[in-house]
Amino acid sequence: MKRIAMLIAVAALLNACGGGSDQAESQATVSNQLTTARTSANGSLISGAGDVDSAGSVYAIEFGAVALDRISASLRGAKGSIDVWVALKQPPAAARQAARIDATGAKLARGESNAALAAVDAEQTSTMNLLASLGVEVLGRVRLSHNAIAVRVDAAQLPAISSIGNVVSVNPVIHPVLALAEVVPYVGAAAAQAVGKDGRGTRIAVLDSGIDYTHAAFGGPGTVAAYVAAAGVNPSNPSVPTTDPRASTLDGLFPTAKVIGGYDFVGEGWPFTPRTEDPDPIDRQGHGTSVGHIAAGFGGVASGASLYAVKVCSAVSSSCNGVALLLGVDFALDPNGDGEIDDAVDVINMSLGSAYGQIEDDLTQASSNASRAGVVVVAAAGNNADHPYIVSSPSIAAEAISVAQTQIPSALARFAALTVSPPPAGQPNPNTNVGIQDWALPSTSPTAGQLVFVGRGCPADPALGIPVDDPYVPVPAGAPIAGSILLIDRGACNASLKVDRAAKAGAVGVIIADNVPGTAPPIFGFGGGTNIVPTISVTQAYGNALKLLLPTVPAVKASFQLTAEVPLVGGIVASSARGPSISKVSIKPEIGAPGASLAAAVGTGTGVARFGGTSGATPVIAGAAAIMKQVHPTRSPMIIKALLMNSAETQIRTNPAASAELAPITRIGAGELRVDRALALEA
Ligand SMILES: [Ca+2]
Ligand SMILES: [Ca+2]
Ligand SMILES: [Ca+2]
Repeated sequence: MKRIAMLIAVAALLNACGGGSDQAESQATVSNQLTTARTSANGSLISGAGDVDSAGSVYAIEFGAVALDRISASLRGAKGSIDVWVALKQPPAAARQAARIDATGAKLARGESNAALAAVDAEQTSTMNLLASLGVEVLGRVRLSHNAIAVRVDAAQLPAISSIGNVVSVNPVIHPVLALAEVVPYVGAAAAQAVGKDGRGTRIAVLDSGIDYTHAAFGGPGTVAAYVAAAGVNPSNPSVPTTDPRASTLDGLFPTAKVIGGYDFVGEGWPFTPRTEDPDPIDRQGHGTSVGHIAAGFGGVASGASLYAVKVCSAVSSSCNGVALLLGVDFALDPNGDGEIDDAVDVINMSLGSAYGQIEDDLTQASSNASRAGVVVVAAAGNNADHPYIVSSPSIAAEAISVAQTQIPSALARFAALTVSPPPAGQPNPNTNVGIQDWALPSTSPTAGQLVFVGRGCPADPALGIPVDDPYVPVPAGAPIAGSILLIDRGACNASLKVDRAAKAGAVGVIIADNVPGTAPPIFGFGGGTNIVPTISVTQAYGNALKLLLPTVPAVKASFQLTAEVPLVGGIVASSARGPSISKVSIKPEIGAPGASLAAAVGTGTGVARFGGTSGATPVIAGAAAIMKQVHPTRSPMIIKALLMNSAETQIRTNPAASAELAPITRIGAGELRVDRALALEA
């Protein structure tokens, strides 16, 4: 199948460049010019600027034959300006160290990393000369964890790039997404911390949206004023890029005792403006602050560990920059920037990913190299749910730890039922297919009253184009609001604001009807409001049946209540992504952890907010890995991973509320993290 796809790719790309012969001719011309220029410069080929073959002789990097098999099949049919990683031959320092460890068990000696860096740098410089002749724009270079140049190029030039002699692969730059969800607090390492195993002496690089190092969770001043001093503006509207210079300057406030270093590889405006770099990784988006807190903030899993805030994800969206990410991996290998990787961090945390992850993508390759060179790489499986092969890269890197999300101990599956009298035609009564909003839980005793449909029910919000409160138009006409259960259509504003308004008007309960077809009633996040009454949601079809019934009966009665609460502890969270990896069909994820936390909220000083998903589970594992590295500092990442996996709790179920069926390995891997048991394995 892959071969066929590649042949299709060839056809598409040849079409894209408008025929082969002209292209070949222009390449030859460029190549001759470059060779001439080098030769005339110093009379011989430039030492170090070429590739070194197995015999040790230096040869020039030149255009050769078009090599379409170097181009990712995913670029087939690409047109116009695209961003790609051009990977080159020279092994980077991490790969050299990995090979050394495999062969002798030793790491690179001091100086060898810079020697590898020099070779990579020379190869990249030479290659960039050729790339410049094609008119491409260089977006960034990665030189320690991986050897590749990110360029912006017209797709028609891909064959020419593939013809550069030392190019190994041309892959798209992937901009993964952060995974955001809701859950509640959990810490899995209290027993270890109680005996001083809290990750102290270890360092975790959080590749994310930055860290609010002014937050009390990281030992900062813990005031909004301190945040503003560091970041320039409170993130009240984080979708608008800030232009305040304080977001890009250290202001004497960074690094801190807890967040001991970092860098901003993405800037404040991307993706609305080009990627920029600055020394201040202060968080504005919020994700990285929560992740860092769970991993190693005060109250976090490895509360004694230090953090690097490596900002690679947008300040204003949930996207992570694919160039910045690889630069971030390089930073984690060499935080002091001297070219030697003997100061590499202990653990890299990436609570991000791209669904259907491919081992061939450059971030995955860099993650493998970093791991084989000695850094524990922990990445999110993703929140794409129970679909085979959907597990994300870079977590699918063979050496990385891919993290699934399990339920927190207090998690409950809640069931409710709605009874309507007289019942709507053609619908079950009672109706148990109702959505339960955790911010407006029904009671175990009935919420009952006359059922009145009032329309969309939004409060005024000029920003949403709602200049005045949506008029309540009661059906049946003249029906009371106070004391009734209001049926309200979904749409246009936050559901919780509809409930707040209804509660203030005296309604005793709310039923929100979906406004799009579907079999599952909608679940809404809390979007504000102070007066909340018990609320459920129903499908559009059920809502329509109620709307047909209401005008025909003087006073329809409704009653709903909670009917059961079933503990979910020991279960996998439905949204946690399923493996195996699509490349090489290896079993992923490796391990699960509860993803729910109340974690530090950016810009609040001391505030916390709900945080979760596999984004929340990943730093739990990263913190556990830091604890393991504290106790076993010379153990390799593969051994650390094995210790965590071999001690995991295996009795994890797909849905404890439904059956005792164990979750498949492709969802939970070896099981759920038990740090104390992992420590006991080699105690
Ligand atoms: Ca600053
Ligand atoms: Ca910045
Ligand atoms: Ca270094």
